[in-house]
Amino acid sequence: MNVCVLGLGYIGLPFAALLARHGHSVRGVDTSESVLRALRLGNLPGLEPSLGALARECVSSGRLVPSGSVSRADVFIVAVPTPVREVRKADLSFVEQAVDSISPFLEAGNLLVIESTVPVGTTEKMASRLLEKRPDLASPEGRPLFFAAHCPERVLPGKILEELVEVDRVVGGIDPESTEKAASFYRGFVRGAVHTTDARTAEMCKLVENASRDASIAFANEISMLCVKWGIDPEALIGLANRHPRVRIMEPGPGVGGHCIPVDPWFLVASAPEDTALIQAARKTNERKTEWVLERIKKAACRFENPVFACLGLAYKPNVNDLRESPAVKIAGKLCSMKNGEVRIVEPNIDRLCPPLSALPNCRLVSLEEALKEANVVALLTRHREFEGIERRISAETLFVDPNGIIRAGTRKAGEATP
Ligand code: SAJ
Repeated sequence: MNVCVLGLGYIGLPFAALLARHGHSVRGVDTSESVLRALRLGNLPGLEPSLGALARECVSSGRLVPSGSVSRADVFIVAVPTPVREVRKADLSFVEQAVDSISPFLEAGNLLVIESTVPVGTTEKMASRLLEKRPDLASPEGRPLFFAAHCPERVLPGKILEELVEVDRVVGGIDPESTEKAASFYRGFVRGAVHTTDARTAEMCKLVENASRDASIAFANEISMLCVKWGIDPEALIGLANRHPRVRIMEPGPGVGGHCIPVDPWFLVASAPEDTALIQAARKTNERKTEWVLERIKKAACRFENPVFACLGLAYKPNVNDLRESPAVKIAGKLCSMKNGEVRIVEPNIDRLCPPLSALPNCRLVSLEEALKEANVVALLTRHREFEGIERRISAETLFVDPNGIIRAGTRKAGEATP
């Protein structure tokens, strides 16, 4: 089949490569010339394991053609970003632009799938938008002669290629025929089950999955702040509570980052602000946790006149290089804006700082050894594998703050070998 994938980002590129691997003839469309150039040249550093190699292979074999413009296809997949703007409403302009660019090429019997995370009702709206531009594609009863469905991506950054194939999918069309058409397309390469529903349910399902995770993490974060008040170790406490057969508390940390979980709940809130008190409270609790951990790091630094902070980890979660919406970036930025103080960053997954941190005179990316040697306060912000057992490497004159804001003194005496 001829497939056109619009948006070659975190989801679109692996998806396009996967479709090409499954024998489809894929046109990968992106508006960024640098993305297209990198793909054409096979210059794809920093991608997920094996994705770079697969994308290179698909492009060189001609099964994946990077392009700045849409052309005719049997299936159009929209995988463009849907960011949340200041007013905490979804910005659908990229989806609208993508749909508009498809409109001149759309033919009766084609399938449009929106993979981008969108507010409930968007797939129906996009189908109507296409019909307005292409009234020739309406049946005499005004129904579209093309198929349109939502199939939200569900992959975990760090395991994208694997999860695109293995994880169950939810497919919902604007009518039963669209659902069936889209489901049979996905069944061609998904090993997990493909569950069918309508477009609105599929849209809401994705938002609810991420809002549910946000609320669960918020509970863990609230508990962790309470624990500090009573001198209780939150991780030990949660470990014990989770020994109950029907309790599963998540892991607290310095807040929730990434481009999905802190964003998607707002799509639900925007649609019904008065009926989403719990979802809003969860968002605020997770945002508050970042501020709270920052306050704890500053508290640890009180005794030093010009403290040197070591921030271990900038990524939004362990063992990835993704800094989007990362609580660690927010904390490091705020430490840099203190009147006194120097900030050393250790992030094994990047080789240079990017703005705003790169523009700050008191902020430097250094090795772990250098950071541990110079710091008065070491804050573990992301539990990368490189930082395992870090507590035992902190010298006795240095304070250590864990991802929950627990402050401890270092234990290693001067001259003692590091384990
Ligand atoms: N986090 C905690 N405590 C935990 C688990 C996570 O504080 O117990 C934090 C992480 O450190 C991170 C944030 O939450 O800052 C999000 O990490 P994550 O691993 O939970 O999720 P993402 O954003 O990498 O991917 C999520 C996934 N959604 C769900 O698991 C419901 C993924 O399946 C989605 O495809 C993705 O969002 C998306 O694109 O929506």
